[in-house]
Formats: sequence, structure tokens, C-alpha cells
Amino acid sequence: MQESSHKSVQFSIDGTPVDFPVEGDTAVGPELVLLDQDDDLIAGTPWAESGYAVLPFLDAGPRQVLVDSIKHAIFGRMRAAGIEVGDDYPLDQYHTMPGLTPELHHAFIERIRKSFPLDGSVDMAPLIERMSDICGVRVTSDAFCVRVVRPQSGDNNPPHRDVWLDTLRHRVNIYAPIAGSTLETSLPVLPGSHRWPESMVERTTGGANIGGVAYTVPAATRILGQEFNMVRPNPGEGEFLVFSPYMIHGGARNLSRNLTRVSLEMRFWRA
Ligand SMILES: O=C(O)CCC(=O)C(=O)O
Ligand SMILES: [Fe+2]
Repeated sequence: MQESSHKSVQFSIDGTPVDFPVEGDTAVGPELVLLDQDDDLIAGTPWAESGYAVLPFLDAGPRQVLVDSIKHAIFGRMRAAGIEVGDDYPLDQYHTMPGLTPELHHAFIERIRKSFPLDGSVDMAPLIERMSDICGVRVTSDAFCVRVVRPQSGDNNPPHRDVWLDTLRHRVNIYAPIAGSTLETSLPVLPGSHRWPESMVERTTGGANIGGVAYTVPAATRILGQEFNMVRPNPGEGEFLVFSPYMIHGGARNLSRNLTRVSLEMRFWRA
């Protein structure tokens, strides 16, 4: 059954009600678990059922090297967008940066919508090694992404499964805090949903349009037979979140007053 309209999608994050307006057609999918047909890279982990885990990231030394080089890459894209900033600016205060006009912000966001190719300036070898250990499968990658979500903004994407886009199937994802990642800002997930059939999920039939912002990935708009309750695993300092991209995740409304959340987002597949 297809429905078309403007509607308000309601879900909760750790019990806090959140809603967002969504435009366009929505539909419930077939009785099919997408993960059953695909490469389940978390199948051999102790958290295969829940679909996600908060785990230790790299050791402190290599972690610092990695985070510093990612920050350097982020500041490079800021400067390419015309923002005058040095590499020591506190990224969690991005939203209060002197001289940051809406135009400069949009120019920067346009630049980080594109992934950062692994061209040698950021050495991801230790992280690829760590992910291979975690999954018990040799994995690889060729790029990373950075998310920037300002406080009390509409910067976050809606809840979704990445694998509604064919190009994002057969992967395992990570979310690693770079700045301002807290219980009020970090990435929400819907535990166990990677195993739910498409017939349990209503979603937009095309990419989602949320308050005038277009996303390529469709948005989940309703869960059939149960409430739409997400949780924030909230990886702390020295930790990261590893999760199945078949799981519903996103809808990361930044509920803080004064922190921009900046995070590393990366996908790995069987080598
Ligand atoms: O970090 C976010 O808010 C969204 C992340 C996401 O959708 C992903 O990693 O696939
Ligand atoms: Fe996603």
C-alpha cells in the first residue's frame, strides 16, 4: 500500500520523543530480510543479534595520530570552502566560529558530502586491521566520511538503512567520535532491526525530503507492530560504535545547546 503526503514521523531516542516532517510517498516493503541475501560481516561476532557494539578504538598513540590527521583533513576542506581557520580550532564549537556565515557553512557541508578518499594523507591501515580483528574476516575500505551536526539544527539525516542503496550493501559501518559526541548528540540505532523483514518497516519510496533538505537514502517513517524507539550507544573517549548498515540508524537530532558533533563514518567490506 502506498501513501503520499506530508506527514510527521515520530520516534524516540532513549525515551525522548523526536519528530520530523517528511514529504513524498511511503510504502511498506516485502516479507524479506535484506541481510539474508547479503554478506553478513558481523555474523561471527558476539553481538550479531543486537547488530551493534561499543568497542575499544585504537590504542591511545595510534588513535591520536589518526584523529589528528582526520582533523587536519577536515580543516583543509573548511579552508577550501573559504573558512579562515587554523588546525587548533575546537571543532565542537564549530557553530560559534567567528565569521561563519550560512554561505560558508553550506560551502563546507557541500565539500564534506563527498567522501575523503584514502590517498595516503590519513593512514587507515591500523583501523582496517582493527576491523578485521573485530569481524574475524579480512576487510578493506577506500574512503571515509565526516559528519558535522550543529546543536538544535536539522543537520542530521533521518532514520534509515544504508542498504536501501544497493551501493552500500555487504558492508559493516563504524561511528567514531571526533568532537562533541555525547548522549545528546551521538548516533542512534534501532537494536536488532538489521534482522527485521522489510514488511515491518514503512519508508519513503525514494530519497527522503526532510524540511527542504534532500537525502539520497530513503527515510524509515514507521515500524509496524511496535514503537519506533531508538537508543544512543554513545561511545566514549577511546571507544567507537561498530554496527550493521542493515540496521535502522540515524535521526541523530543534536539535543545539546552548545556542542557541534563531529564524527568519523566509515564502511568496510570483505577484502
Ligand atoms: O552520524 C550520523 O548522524 C549518521 C551516520 C550514518 O547514517 C551512517 O554512518 O551511515
Ligand atoms: Fe547511514
